[in-house]
Amino acid sequence: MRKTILFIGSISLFSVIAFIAACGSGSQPTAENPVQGKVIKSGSINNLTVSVSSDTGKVKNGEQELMLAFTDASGKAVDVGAASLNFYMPAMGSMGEMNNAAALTTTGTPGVYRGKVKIEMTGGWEMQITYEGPAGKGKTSIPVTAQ
Ligand SMILES: [Cu+2]
Repeated sequence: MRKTILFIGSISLFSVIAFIAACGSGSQPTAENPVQGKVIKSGSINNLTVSVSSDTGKVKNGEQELMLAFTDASGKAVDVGAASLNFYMPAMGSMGEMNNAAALTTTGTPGVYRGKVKIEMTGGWEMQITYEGPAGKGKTSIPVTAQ
């Protein structure tokens, strides 16, 4: 009985350590330092800059975590309210268009989002980004190559 409890205890401790390691050494975005990891691509929407980043600085084929950050001219995070990130690939020959939407969750810093997405193939995609909220609304499309 006692052994079982200890065993479960060590598994959950391991899970916590693995989780912290997976999230970039436990670093968290702040309003002053909102862009995490390496920037994949950035673009401008109205008077804001939007940056998509990851640990590797690349979009790969398959499942991955990305970060999305909206910033002002001084590099500080801007609370944009609701945001979305969709990977779009136009139809190619007999293959229909593809849409791989990222599931975004908020972080402790308004204007910075954590995204999970499964990219279905390598090649050229458009990152379609939108926001709507306290900073108004806007959208843009940034080309990126999935490797
Ligand atoms: Cu395709």
